[in-house]
Amino acid sequence: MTKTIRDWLDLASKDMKGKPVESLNVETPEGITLKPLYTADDLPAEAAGELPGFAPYTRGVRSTMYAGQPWTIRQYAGFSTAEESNAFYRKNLLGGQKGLSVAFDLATHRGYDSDHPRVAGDVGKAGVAIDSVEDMKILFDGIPLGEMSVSMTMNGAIIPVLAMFIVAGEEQGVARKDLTGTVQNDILKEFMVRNTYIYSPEPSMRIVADIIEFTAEEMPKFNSISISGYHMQEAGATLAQELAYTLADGMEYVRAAQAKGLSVDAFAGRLSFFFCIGMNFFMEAAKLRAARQLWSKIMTDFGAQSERSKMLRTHCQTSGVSLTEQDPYNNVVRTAFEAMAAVLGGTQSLHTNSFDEAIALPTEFSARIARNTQLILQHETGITKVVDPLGGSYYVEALTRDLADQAWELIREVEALGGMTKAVEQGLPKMRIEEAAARRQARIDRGEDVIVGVNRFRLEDEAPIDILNIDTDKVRAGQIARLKKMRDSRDAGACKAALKALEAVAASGKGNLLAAAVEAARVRASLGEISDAMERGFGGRHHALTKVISGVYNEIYRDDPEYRVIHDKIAAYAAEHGKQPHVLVAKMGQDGHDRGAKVIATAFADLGFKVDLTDMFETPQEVADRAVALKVDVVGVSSLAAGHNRLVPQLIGCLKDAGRADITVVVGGVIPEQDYNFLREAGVAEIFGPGSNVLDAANAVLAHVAGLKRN
Ligand code: SCD
Repeated sequence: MTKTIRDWLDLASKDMKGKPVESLNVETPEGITLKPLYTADDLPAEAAGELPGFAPYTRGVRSTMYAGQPWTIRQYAGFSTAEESNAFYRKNLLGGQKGLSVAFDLATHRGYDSDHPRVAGDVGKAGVAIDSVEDMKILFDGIPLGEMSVSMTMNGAIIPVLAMFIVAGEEQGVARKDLTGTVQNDILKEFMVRNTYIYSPEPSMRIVADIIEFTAEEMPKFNSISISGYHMQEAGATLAQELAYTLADGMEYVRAAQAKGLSVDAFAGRLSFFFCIGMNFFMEAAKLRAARQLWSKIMTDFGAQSERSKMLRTHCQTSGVSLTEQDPYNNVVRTAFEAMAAVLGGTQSLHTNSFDEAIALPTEFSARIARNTQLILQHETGITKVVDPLGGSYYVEALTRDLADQAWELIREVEALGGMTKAVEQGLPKMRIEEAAARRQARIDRGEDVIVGVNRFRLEDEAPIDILNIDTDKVRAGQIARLKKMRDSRDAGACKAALKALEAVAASGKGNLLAAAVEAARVRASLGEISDAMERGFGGRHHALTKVISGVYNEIYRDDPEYRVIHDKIAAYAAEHGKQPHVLVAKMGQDGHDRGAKVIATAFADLGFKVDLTDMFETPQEVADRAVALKVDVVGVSSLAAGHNRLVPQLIGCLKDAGRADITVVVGGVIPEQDYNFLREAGVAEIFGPGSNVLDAANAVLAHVAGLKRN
């Protein structure tokens, strides 16, 4: 006889020995209640009739999906110099990679040439240094730009970088119309989470619109933007937030392009997306399905006629924050599961992280395993043979609907504020994401979210793994020499005139910035010069306000005994000394990752420390000056982009010079164990690597302030 839900509930109640079956329900950070069982009753009515290749594209944008053509294996990489990166790309293409994806160094992201004094510690870090067309040509030497699709993750300095790419193509003999690829060009999320902006929101939005216009007219095969949720999830966003804010960003870009007089169908087919895929396996696959469904509806509302305009095509990357420094080979497993979720969700293109990325840049060995993870998925698992294998799953279809509903609510909230540019100006999404990040950290600290090898099943002893080190001084010297050679040999008058013309386009609001920058790049204006010309035209660089949000930790930990003990200890210290222990949380160099800094600032403030945050992108001298002026007890440096070995000793030197060697310096973030001794010898009191418990960190910092531990 057919069994009913009632029968199942009876059986489950018996198996639960009297505990209610509802006690197995789980409330997710997205605000979705997961039940232990899904049945045909949970299937949304519309799910039954959906087919891949047809709107709303829930089941995929192509009729045959991977059965017809597998996703693009597109590994994101860039190693200090153009020569080294080029060699790496060529090797990977021979090894089975299908598309290129360029990672630029931090100085390039922020529009500085390698010889700029502000970026002495950043050149060649986290990607390739590109100062001019000459570097760009070396980067793609022997790689035919008419055949190979190239993704470039660039936002702040997108105008000079894309201009140089176009000129490098020209000089390879490839016409603009034949260039294929994608630029990230998504500035709204930079203001929200990633921080590699250069100009303020208004001129930044004009840049985006000018690029959409230029590519729509001249580069029909090129994706003008990669609207990115990736960095939101990395910064702590829930999957519903990531989904909603990404689509809301997309809506804002559509409006910006429309405001230039473009019709939706002239450009929408070349908008692309980029999502993060973390460990929440089915929810991640459902997120991609929901994203396509919602975007199709959004674009229909915008009046799109062409089917292509309604397709959400996306790249995905496995999650960086899900990787752990502890027991790092576990990361191979994590990445494989995440990659599988991305593929089951129907991604067009995928990057799989290397297992050592929580600690340093990938080595050749770790990069090979990462790439092979995708090759194995494509060639050994049989996963490509059937379109949307999760289609019709009671659970996944219900999740797709629930996530779409949650995201729609958040999109409506942003729209009610007047769209994403306004919401960003008011700080709403950033605040929501920071709060979600603090909640997530608290769940990890309390062991509610289990991370194998970190807060459970931790190894007693761990041998450090081999990591890649970059000699930035050598990279910088090489870049400076090449810049000088170029400046000495170019037509100085032509270069000056082209930069003046670009400045005028920026200042007047008339003309296309990319078109003017192509002229400047061709006569060998450098990246920094092009960027500066626009800065003059726009009237300066953007400075973000930093703010500490409070209350999240207090609320979550209200009844936690360990939290109370530290909270009370800090209160006792404050009562005894007539002042709270005072910490300056600092970001130095061009490293834009501030999730760690924000989480620490929030938690420490809730615990009873007095907390100040520096601005982003400060120099060691600026941080030291601020620490001295504020009379802090501790400077806590948050570092995620490998600048610590240079910047932290400089900071300690500056504090000494100011006669404040007594100020304790602690460092947290992505610090390889190999660097611990060096930093300790330089005078660092405590080092908190990835996976550090916030309460333990607070205890250690308080001990230093109270003089119980010596610096
Ligand atoms: C594909 N095609 C098919 C098909 N599958 N045709 C028929 N049947 C099928 N089954 C066609 C497509 O239509 C397309 O042609 C062509 O084949 C290529 O396929 P695609 O699916 O468009 O794939 P791809 O060219 O790889 O493009 C994928 C995106 C693109 C659209 C998503 O924007 C992209 O490559 N994005 C990558 C972004 C990226 O790498 N970002 C890195 C970010 P047509 O085009 O003619 O239709 C890294 C980052 O930020 C890290 C973090 C940090 O730095 O902070």
